[in-house]
Amino acid sequence: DTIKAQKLKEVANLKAQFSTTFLEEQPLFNSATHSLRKAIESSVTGGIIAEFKRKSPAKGNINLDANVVEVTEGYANAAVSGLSVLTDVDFFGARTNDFELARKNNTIPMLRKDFMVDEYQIIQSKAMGADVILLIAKILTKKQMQSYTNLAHELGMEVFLETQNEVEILENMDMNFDLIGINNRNLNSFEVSVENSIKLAQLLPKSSIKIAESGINSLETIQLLQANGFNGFLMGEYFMAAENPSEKCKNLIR
Ligand code: IGP
Repeated sequence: DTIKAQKLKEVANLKAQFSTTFLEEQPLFNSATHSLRKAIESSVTGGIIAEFKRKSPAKGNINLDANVVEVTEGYANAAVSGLSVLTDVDFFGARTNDFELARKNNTIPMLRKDFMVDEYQIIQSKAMGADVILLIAKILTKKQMQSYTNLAHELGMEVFLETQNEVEILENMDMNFDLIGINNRNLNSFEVSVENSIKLAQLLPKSSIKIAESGINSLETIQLLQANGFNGFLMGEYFMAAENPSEKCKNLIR
């Protein structure tokens, strides 16, 4: 909840500086979006979403000085299905133009990875050129998630709903999300359990696009998750902790 409080403050500051009209005037605001759902459905290389992340509360510094253009272009060349780029400065060490730089240099679907707590951030995401926004069930009310989802869809973006337990899944089954993620990492204890995600995946509708998130560090794990119904794999640290993240990504995929 410290993150949520911090985010609300951050959004208040942004709102005071930049009006939504200003956001709507940004060149990327009217750009066409790329469907992450479709990219994963049609992937022949395993549905990997590769993340650009400099640091995290769970791991501390991962790769503080990584070059966002080099890494994201390398991921795209490795034929990942999409990119996830952190935009949170305080907890994940994003630089303010990481997302925009990645966007300007890539045409594959891009997920804006941040903590959405206000509609303003949805509009801002579109202005940044995002294709997909993340909604974390743990920190939002159902009413918030519904209105953010409608707004994202109106703006042509997809919604990635992140869950991590049975209650969050069952309570949000009727939401109009495009992709549903199950976080292997418990956000309170930081513990990672793939077995837990496999159990939870059985609760999801067959037709949903299911993404396993966090702590994935081998082809064997991906194959195990695939065999249990997961369509996509959101991976950050495994790549970013390497000296050459995109090389690590290429080696996994080929
Ligand atoms: C990636 P990892 O363990 O491969 O670096 O995890 C991603 O799942 C993780 O960064 C994440 C995240 C989040 C970050 C999952 N949910 C919500 C910020 C906010």
